[in-house]
Amino acid sequence: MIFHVLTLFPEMVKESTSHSILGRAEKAGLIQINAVNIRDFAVNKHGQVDDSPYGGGAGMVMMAQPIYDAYQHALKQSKSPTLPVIYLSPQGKVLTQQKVRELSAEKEIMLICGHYEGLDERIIEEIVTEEISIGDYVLTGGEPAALVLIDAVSRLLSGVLGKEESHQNESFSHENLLEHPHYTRPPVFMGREVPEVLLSGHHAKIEEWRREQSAERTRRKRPGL
Ligand code: 4GM
Repeated sequence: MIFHVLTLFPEMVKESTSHSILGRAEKAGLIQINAVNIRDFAVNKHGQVDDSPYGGGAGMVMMAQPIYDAYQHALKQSKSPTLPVIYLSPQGKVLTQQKVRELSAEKEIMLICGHYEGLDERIIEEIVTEEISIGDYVLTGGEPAALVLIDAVSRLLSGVLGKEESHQNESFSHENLLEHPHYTRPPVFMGREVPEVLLSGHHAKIEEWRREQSAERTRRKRPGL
């Protein structure tokens, strides 16, 4: 899957996706991060990409033209002319695992990272197909939000997670239930024992205990799920 990311901080996007599971996925050719620097499409030799808001007020607004030119540049490198063009913003629909699953079926997606007060409204009208928020809080820039989306989508792609990191029976993948608790060695830590059933070797009982724990935790910690 190809992620085209329009950003003022391409190094931040490339660096953050170069480690651990995503780094391995990129090396294996399972994902590709095409970070396009919006500043390369600045309107003048000073590298200007933002300007003060019409109507007055504090802050700066990202200009439409550099973003449009960066978008056209990314499109030229794409085989999917109708790819989703996603603007990460606090005004978007909040990202869910269901939405992550839907996006993971795409061949390519484009992500636009805003800064300052956001984008000139006309570029949103012209090129954005959906606005997504990663949660009800405000960041200094859209890059961390884009990285969250890239991570959540990438880990669902075939071959990205190894056996060790498998997501067959994790939170949300199984009908909106939270994960059961996990334990590893030692059998006693600070006087706290591992639940006896997990040491019993009785696989059917262990499965039943885990199902009960999942249900109980979901009721107690996330009743809304
Ligand atoms: C738009 C307008 C996304 C975008 C002003 C981006 C939070 C989220 C930005 C802005 C963001 C989110 C960049 N903050 N909740 N900031 O997904 O500052």
